[in-house]
Amino acid sequence: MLGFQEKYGDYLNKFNGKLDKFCSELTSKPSVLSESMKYSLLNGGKRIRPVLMYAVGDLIGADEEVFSDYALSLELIHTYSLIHDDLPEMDNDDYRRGKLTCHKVFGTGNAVLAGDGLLNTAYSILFNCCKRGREYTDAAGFVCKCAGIGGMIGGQSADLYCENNAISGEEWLEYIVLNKTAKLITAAVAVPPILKGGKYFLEFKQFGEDLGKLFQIVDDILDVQGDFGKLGKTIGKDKEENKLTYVTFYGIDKSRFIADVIYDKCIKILEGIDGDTEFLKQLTEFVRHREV
Ligand code: GRG
Repeated sequence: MLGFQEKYGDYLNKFNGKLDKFCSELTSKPSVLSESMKYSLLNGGKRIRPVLMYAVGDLIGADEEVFSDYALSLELIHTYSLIHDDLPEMDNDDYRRGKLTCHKVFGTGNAVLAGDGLLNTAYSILFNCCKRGREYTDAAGFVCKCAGIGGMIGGQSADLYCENNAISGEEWLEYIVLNKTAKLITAAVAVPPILKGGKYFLEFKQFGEDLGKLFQIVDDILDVQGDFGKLGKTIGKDKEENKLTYVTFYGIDKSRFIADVIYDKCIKILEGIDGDTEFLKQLTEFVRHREV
């Protein structure tokens, strides 16, 4: 049986092959548009959303040929969100994954367009998937919902709103984390169940929301205690920019405690699912203790 690193590497290689092919066929006039899109797509990253989708697809026996298109569209959407999140008018970051951010290399206007291009292309891929039939349309609709105003964009808007108006509170915090971060992770684990006619959909939807929450709490902790060399992005910005995060709201110790509670919840959900969930358990462990 493959160990965690090997299995992660296996899924990563499969997905990277798909992404490399996509990038090799991506052209534009002027070329700066596709170059800036590829710069951000190919500059590293954990690819945790595609890896999650491959792992769940594998577990429930979904067709890789099909779900890999959804994994690609999700990574395009994730990458656009990072480009826009790094812009001077948003989080104003110079580094992402240890490299200069898209707007630092190509300028703000080109970075906005690179993000727009990625989002638009992701939706074209999803649109094509819809031609296959009902489940495929449902899965595409689910991804759009998770990425949209009732999902990631809504969460980012709430994040900005709380920062600008110095608003705090548990309700807003939960709303931001669920939507900004957890919804896209939920899409990653819920698409294969939708494609398989709803098998384990509710279990994976709940798992995605909890794992996404765990992912963000750890991100908030790393913003205080992480290492630029490992994370590849500036540390300490949440406090500096008055962000509403788990750590700024609850403090570091309580945030760690909440992370452990949610970790246990994720493991319990996986224990209720038939089949070999060992890799997903190890991935949850990785998310809890990650340094990158
Ligand atoms: C439409 C103007 C406009 C902006 C949209 C929606 C949005 C910008 C930003 C929200 C995205 C965001 C930064 C969410 C936080 C989630 C998070 C912790 C992202 C980092 O994900 P990783 O660690 O990144 O998976 P890698 O580098 O591994 O891919």
